[in-house]
Amino acid sequence: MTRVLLSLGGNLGGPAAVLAVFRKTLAALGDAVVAVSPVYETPPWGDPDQPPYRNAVVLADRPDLDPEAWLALTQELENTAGRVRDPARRFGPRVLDVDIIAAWDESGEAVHSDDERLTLPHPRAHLRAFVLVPWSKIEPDAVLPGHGPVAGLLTDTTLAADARQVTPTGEALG
Ligand code: PH2
Ligand code: MG
Ligand code: MG
Repeated sequence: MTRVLLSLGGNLGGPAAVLAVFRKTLAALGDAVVAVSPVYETPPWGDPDQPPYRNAVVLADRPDLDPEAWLALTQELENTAGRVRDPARRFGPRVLDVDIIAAWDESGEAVHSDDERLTLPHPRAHLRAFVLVPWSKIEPDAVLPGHGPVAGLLTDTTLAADARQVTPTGEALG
């Protein structure tokens, strides 16, 4: 297993703090980073009573990591950023969320997993403009396994409306 698409999200401590956390996370991923999207401000999805998010996606490659090891690494990145888990608010505010959206093996085949700890592809990725917009920016021909071309998904009426609220901030991560 080599390649993953990671979604970064965060909305606690203010935009500058979230940006700093994103930058530290990228630094920790080091040479694994293949491509980084622009940073976007996005309205909160799920619980409405929380601040807007910063979102970005990262394409990363680590031939030595299988999906379980990637999950451990992403959780370590969240913990290092000071993530406090609130089981009562599954879609509530957080300093950093690193989600594995999809994974591909050495031959480019998508990895499928029904494990409740790590479902691949991410079960809600096809509904989230804050993932699909940044992804299509770095990979215009991206295909979400099981759902088809990302550019096509973004033509759906609801997603297209959501995409209009995914606003580039101009902040650079790279
Ligand atoms: N993450 C959530 C819940 N809601 N909304 C936006 N805009 N961006 C996120 O990353 C996000 C969210 C929990 O994973
Ligand atoms: Mg998430
Ligand atoms: Mg998560």
